[in-house]
Amino acid sequence: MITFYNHLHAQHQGKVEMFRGALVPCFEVPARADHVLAELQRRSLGTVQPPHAFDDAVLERIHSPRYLRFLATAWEQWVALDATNADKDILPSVWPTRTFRTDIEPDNFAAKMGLYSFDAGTPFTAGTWVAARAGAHCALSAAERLVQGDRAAFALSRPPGHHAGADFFGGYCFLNNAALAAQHLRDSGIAKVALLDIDYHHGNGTQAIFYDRPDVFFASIHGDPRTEYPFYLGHADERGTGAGLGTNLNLPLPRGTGFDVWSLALDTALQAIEKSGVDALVVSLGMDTFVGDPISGFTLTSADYAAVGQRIAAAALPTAFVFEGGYAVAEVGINAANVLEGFAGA
Ligand code: OKP
Ligand code: ZN
Repeated sequence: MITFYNHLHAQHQGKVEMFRGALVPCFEVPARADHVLAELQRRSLGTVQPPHAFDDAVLERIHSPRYLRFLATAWEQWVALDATNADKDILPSVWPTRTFRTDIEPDNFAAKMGLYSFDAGTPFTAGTWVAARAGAHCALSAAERLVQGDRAAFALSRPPGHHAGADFFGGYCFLNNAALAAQHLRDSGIAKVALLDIDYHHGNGTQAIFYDRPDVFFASIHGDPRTEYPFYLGHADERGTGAGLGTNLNLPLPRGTGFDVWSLALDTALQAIEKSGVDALVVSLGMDTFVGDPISGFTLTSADYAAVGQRIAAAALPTAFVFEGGYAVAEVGINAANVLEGFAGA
């Protein structure tokens, strides 16, 4: 299986995120992707390439033009406020919640940050746009390989993507890589695509992007949003809307869930995907379901991940894996490689 590695990922390197009233070191660090790359190379698991270049217009298939314009210019706007800002990450601090208007983009920079975000845990840095754009190109490159007939491909990138919506960032995510991959498959003539999100956190951005669409089936297994981030989406009764009714499947599970119960949910999701009549699969591959993850609550073990890969392979669909979360840095490479090796060996 070919891996498209975001060679620019380390340009996004947040210093701190807001947590319980304090700024704490970021969990989403460059070493995460480095460990996955090292493990793929140690096992000689397929070839590794940088992403292909894509026209920026392809990002507008998922994201709004004004949001993309903001991301592309946010850092220069930030430094223009005060040259000493160059030494600090940008974090939002004000948001338009219910009753506020979001149709008018304010001139004030802090107000724009809030308009286009939903949490204070997602620092925007000097290299965020460059890294996120190259990451999107990794996902698009992986999708392109499926169009060309490959059985599978892996987009190894950070920052992750599944919390990013059409016009907002948050949850460490800026561009929705998995959604871009799914859309690219659709735009290349594949009639129906499934997205399987197995990150610990609900993929609220991906769900929202495709919620009213019958051509992209979204299934997600995640921590129950009543207690787990991102809290405000991901309940079992969210089944899609309009023409997309019935094409959204949420399988929330309580904190503490182990592989015995989690794998039953995986089987449920895969059965629904098989029944939905899709021709390709995009997997949001979050490794934060691992027992040792510092910010998550499931208890999967490293050995379980090979079985995860095997079960996904049994769906017998061209499959693009897109790297998402996973914050047990020392183990994230082994765990991700176990999924891919399980898939390839099935
Ligand atoms: C991104 B992905 C930790 C609080 C949680 C947000 C978690 C984003 C996870 N201090 N902050 O889904 O892995
Ligand atoms: Zn996650």
